[in-house]
Amino acid sequence: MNKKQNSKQKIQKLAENDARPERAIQPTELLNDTLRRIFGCELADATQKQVYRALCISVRELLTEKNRVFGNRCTEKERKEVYYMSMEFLVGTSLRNNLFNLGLEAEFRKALADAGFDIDEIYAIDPDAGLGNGGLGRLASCYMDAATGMDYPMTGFSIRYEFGIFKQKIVDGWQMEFPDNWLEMGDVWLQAREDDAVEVKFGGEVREWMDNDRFKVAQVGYSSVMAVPYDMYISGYDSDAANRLVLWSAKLPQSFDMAAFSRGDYVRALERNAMAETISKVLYPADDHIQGKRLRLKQQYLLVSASLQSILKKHYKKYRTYTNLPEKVAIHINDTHPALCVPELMRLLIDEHDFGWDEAWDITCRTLSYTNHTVMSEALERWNVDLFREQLPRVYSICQEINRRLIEHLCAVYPNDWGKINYMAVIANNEVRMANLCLAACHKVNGVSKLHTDILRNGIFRDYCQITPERFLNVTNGIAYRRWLCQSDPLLTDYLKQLIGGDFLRDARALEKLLPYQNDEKVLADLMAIKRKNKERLAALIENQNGVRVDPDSIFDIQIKRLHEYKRQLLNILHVLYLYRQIKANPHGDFMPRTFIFAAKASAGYIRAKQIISLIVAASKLINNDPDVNDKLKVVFLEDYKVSLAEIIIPAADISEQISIAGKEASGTGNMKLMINGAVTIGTLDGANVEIHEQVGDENIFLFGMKAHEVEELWQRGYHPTEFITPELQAVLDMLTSGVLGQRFDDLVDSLLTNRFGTADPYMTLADFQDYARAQRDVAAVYQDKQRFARMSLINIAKAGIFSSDRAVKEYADEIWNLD
Ligand code: RUG
Repeated sequence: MNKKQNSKQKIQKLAENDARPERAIQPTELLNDTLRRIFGCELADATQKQVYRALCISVRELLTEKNRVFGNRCTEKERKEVYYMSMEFLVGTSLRNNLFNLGLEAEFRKALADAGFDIDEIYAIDPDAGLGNGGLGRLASCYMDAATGMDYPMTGFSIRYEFGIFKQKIVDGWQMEFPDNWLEMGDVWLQAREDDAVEVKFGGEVREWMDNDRFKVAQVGYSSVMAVPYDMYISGYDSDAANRLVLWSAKLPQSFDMAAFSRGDYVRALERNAMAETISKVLYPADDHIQGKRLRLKQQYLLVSASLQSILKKHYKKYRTYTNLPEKVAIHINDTHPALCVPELMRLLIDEHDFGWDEAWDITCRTLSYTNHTVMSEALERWNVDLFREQLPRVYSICQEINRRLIEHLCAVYPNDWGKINYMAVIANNEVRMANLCLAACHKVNGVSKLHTDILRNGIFRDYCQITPERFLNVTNGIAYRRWLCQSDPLLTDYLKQLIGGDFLRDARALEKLLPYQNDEKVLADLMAIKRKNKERLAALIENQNGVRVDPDSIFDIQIKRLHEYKRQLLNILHVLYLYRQIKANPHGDFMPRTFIFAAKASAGYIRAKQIISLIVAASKLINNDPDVNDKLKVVFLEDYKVSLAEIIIPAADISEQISIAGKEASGTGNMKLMINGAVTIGTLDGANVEIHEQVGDENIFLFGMKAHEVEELWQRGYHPTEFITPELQAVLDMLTSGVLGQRFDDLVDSLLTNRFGTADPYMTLADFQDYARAQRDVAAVYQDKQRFARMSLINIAKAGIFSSDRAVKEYADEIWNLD
């Protein structure tokens, strides 16, 4: 038996005998085994990179085997499976998470240390798989982790972008984007399955004919692209299961090149190859915004068509029929990006598996469900009809038929109400509307926080909800707290384990055991000491990256999220300048020292967002170099915000900035990550902040600003931003246009006051400014009383358990997917 078989069989045997094979693993033996196989060396003479790869491969093989055993068990028991379709999975790093979930972290740390390697240095080699923009993609990854931890059979489907979310650098105060070649090291987590490649057809036209009295339809004259699946294995905490994230990569079919090659047209053949492969080249970096690009539509169809074909193939192999699909398979559409699932599932059932329309529609509707993540109209996807028909002619003809039948139905429900019918249509005004496609078909539709779901029910989806209210429900988002608390804040986690026991590692609600300690001075002091250590770690990173010294005893006030006007980073930085002016006017006054920390990427073409980043950077230069304010105020913009950076920033936060205009942030998940790490929220009643407030009560959150209905009322009355400008605020705006910041920000001020191109101050920054400043004064006052602040922090940790992704996934499993 060769060594490769030997090691594989060892893992396999363990997997079959014991649900948790990793418990019997000998780390040194396993690593040496893998090193010998892959690099022909052992730990004693391996380089750090070789050890990194060998460790990842060992973990991957362990998970592959777990996945096989788990998959077989699910097949034997005929368990219903869920497929989570998402254009984004913001995985972050994998190595530490997998070792932690497998319970192998300590053993490998020791084995590596014995061989002279520091596991933290090995972790630092592991790249962030940045296959997503922000909250939506990170949520998908949190749900994969949680589902696996709870032994649910769940497969994620997405795209193997060669370049993930761009790397951000600030050059002369302006955001620049650089490619993120994550596969250079990250490929170690992926396993290609070339043999399972699937053909996906673009372009051509629809041909219809009669075949023995049967009406047949097919797409002809199309171009083919092959979608090759790459598996990334997902571990779950202390679990028997391992699931798969399947990432599709686009390739030209082999046969295609041959004709050109034989004519000697080598260059053209390679060009075509490159064109096909462009489909999976790069992640679109726009968040909460659509771009309507042809390539993006092709990416979406590649994902949907390849995934559905592979789901149907697997299902048929198991059950020899498709009629029981809804009983055995749940397919979830994460935002409208994979909404093509609706017509594509219809196409496959009708064209390729001979179903009639009505039966195909019944199966499709009962199999698909959809989560909406935004109410922003610019993010609700719509495709130009010509572009859509040109690329996906058969799918378009199915959409037309869905629309025809829908309108027939709506005419009966809302007779002669053409405004409503037009609003609800799948195709109207020369556009295909993806949200309406989901609403027309999916058996369940959910929002991601209570407030957001209310807005869906009573606002943008009201007309659909009136007809079938039972289809609409809420599942408030959740986070994989074992990554966001246990792994990123080991100091706090170890302390909590000693104080309240380790139950919270299994069940986040057990964090409530902390509540009885809220008046215990020793515990409060310990918690603050841990926070201080985490702040020191972040301060060191800031000094290293930005060359700025910040004081760990100052309030660390943190806003980390995508840069978007509705999230109102502008409100935050205007207030920072307002404080700056106050300190300048009274340099010996009694100011609580504060450090404002920002990190955010702006979509590459979103100029206003980039201007806001420039303003933050300019303000930080002015303030950090002014000796008058230096021990009282600092501003930091950290470049290249990503999962692994968030893991260092979040444990160090005192204050969590969640200050979007009420009614616009669907949920937010950063708010939950910061809360569970003991940060206290300053926020509006928006998204899941409403539920954070419900958990902690008025005493343990700093609320400010208009509520969602007040925002609406002000729009109705007529909003005139200039009415909200006090002399102090005017002086701040003057700083932006005077050049004192090293450059002028006339555009930004114009966007707030007059906005020649649209509504002035569309996110009501000025209307909420005074109350925000008041809430910030409250923060400073409370922070003076260290114990009181520590108590607030403790209560936030204790009450954060409800925001675990375990809870959220269980709700999906019970109420949407009907998993056993
Ligand atoms: O903006 C939303 C967040 O509020 C939410 O927490 C997150 C996960 O549900 O999704 C974000 N989102 C929405 N990202 N993209 C979109 C629209 O495509």
